[in-house]
Amino acid sequence: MLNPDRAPVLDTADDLAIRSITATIVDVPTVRRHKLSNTSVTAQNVVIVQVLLENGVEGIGEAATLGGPRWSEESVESIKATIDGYLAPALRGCRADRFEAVAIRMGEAAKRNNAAKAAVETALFDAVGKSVGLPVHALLGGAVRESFPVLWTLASGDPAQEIEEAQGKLAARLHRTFKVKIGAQAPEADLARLRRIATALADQATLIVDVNQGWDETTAVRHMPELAAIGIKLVEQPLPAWNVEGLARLRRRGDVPPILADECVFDAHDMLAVAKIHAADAVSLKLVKHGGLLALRKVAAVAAAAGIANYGGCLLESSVGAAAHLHAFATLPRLEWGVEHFGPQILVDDLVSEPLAFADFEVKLPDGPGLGLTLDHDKLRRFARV
Ligand code: MUC
Ligand code: MG
Repeated sequence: MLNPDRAPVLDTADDLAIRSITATIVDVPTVRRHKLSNTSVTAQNVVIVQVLLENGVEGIGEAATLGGPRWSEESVESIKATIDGYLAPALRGCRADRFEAVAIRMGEAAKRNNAAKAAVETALFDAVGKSVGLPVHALLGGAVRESFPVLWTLASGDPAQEIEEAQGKLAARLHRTFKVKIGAQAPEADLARLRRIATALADQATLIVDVNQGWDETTAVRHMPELAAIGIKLVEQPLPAWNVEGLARLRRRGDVPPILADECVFDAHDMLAVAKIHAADAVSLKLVKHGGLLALRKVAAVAAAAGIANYGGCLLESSVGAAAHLHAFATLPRLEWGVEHFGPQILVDDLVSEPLAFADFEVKLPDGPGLGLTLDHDKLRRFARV
């Protein structure tokens, strides 16, 4: 029976001991409506976590949601309640640099609640990195890349607007891969929309789609070959999260595009189950699903061991959450599909003094200790929910 040694974790005299953890609900409007198969948002709701160590250093982390408890079971309200009521009391006085021990302790304090745990763990990595003068990626094994190809998501549902938006991103050399959100309307209407977008962007862009669990297996069997014919390079989560065997059956047909697993892979056990029956070609890695930077790397390792490609997923985080992902993604030996951290660009404003840098179709890993970012406390106050 595993009996984690708690003694080293409880060392309140240490400089790196956790003095306080606070969670603030923040609502930042988006530049346009973002419509998925099962939800639609005009403002991003996230929780910003601030950890204060005994040495006076502050670390920050972020937990994103999408349209309340609809993309997954967590909402900003539940995330804040879990942190305030369970995670913060369990961790007060613990050493922030015992990351695995902290993860065990959070697991004992709360089942799942992975977005809440990830935001707390991120803030600890940031605080420890700032304390010792090292970037978060160095604490995770060290970066093998410092810049990432980054896609943009088209999700207004209006193809004319989507074509114009994509052309603007291409002209500005910001994005040349586009993920189109489908599944909110009938498949025939989505296919017509995709044909328009593919024709308008022919030879200039790569297109993938995300169905966000919107189709049943019969619908997917009927329409996925048409997605291949349009030139769609990857189809994300076409079936409900529970139907992993259905994904494997789709893959075996051979007439469908590669499949990207998203909502069906939260932890490393889910990843193993997908790998065992060859149910996906790639997996979307996200802190809100895996519960932290360490856990994200474990899911990525299980995928890589099965020959399943890594894809740098997001949930429309601001620069805080996006940077946390980039530090973890930077350490992965392979990141075949790049990243989708366009979140900072779809928000009307960011929460840090120097937002992430986007140029030449890539986003840069921020430099400096911790996450390499400074929280803008005025902006946090401005967007904080009262
Ligand atoms: C998802 O399901 O992938 C990521 C990008 C986007 O537009 O929505 C999210 C969630
Ligand atoms: Mg998805």
